[in-house]
Amino acid sequence: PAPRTVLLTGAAGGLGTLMRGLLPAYGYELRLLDMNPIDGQPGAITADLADKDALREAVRGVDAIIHLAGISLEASFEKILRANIEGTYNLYEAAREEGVGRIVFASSNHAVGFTPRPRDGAPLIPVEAPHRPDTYYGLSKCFGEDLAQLYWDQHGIETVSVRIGSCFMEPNSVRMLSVWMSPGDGARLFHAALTAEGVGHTVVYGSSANTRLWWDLSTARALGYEPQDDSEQYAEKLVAEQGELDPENRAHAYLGGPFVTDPPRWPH
Ligand code: NAI
Ligand code: 15L
Repeated sequence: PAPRTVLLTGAAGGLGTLMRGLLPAYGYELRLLDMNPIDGQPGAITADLADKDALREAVRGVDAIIHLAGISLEASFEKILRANIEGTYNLYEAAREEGVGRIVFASSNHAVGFTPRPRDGAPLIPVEAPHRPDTYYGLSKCFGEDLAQLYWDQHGIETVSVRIGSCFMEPNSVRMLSVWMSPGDGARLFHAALTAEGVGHTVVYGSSANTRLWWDLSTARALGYEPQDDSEQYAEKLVAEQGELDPENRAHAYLGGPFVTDPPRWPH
């Protein structure tokens, strides 16, 4: 049966806030979790991913989990280790112990951030491209994808790992014209990832059907995802402000964009 009750971790964050607005229209009942309290949501669970007992209670009785919680930018290895690596492990263990069968994992383009971007009609990047993390942050997403594979092979827990591009209201850079995922398409993709049958562990790229797309959306479409948006409507303005990507600029040469040279850092 299609999942109905879904735990949304990282629900206080940018993407979590967008998704808690959009996913209920698909019929989901969301249980919210974050280490930070969520304005106007007294029923949300305030817990850190390090708290195994709280995680076990949080996942009890849900049909599926959308796992967004974690450090979403670059940070010290020690911080990434605790929040993203141990935290994701703790969540999968809680799911195993409580018999939750499906997880949607927020991976990132930064798991393959050092992959050169395709230029001049070169083929799109497939999901089989080898891991080439651009940061400790990206490395933690590589770990999460491998953890998901292990929990499928060993324990039969299904995961869709979504290598999200940039999910914000609007793209704000020329790079983002290639990797942008509109919030509406994000909800469509998460819904497909929750409901598609027999996913085992499936890796997909998460973006809209952008004219300047860099990667192959076929594994996402195979889940039933039909993107409706294209960033090209923002291209004229962004290119006028910033110019086209410069082939001589290292920060423009790879999927991970500025993360390969000067990654934005987690502020906390
Ligand atoms: P965000 O930084 O706005 O939200 C992350 C949330 O996780 C925050 O509310 C934070 O309080 C919570 N969190 C952090 N460490 C935690 C811990 N130890 N225990 C409990 N909660 C914790 O990030 P955003 O943009 O909403 O991203 C959500 C997820 O999607 C992240 O895993 C990020 O890596 C991934 N992602 C997002 C992209 C985007 O374009 N927004 C692109 C690629 C991946
Ligand atoms: C990510 O993984 C980050 O979490 C998000 O804040 C954006 O920086 C995004 O990648 C991106 O590549 O634009």
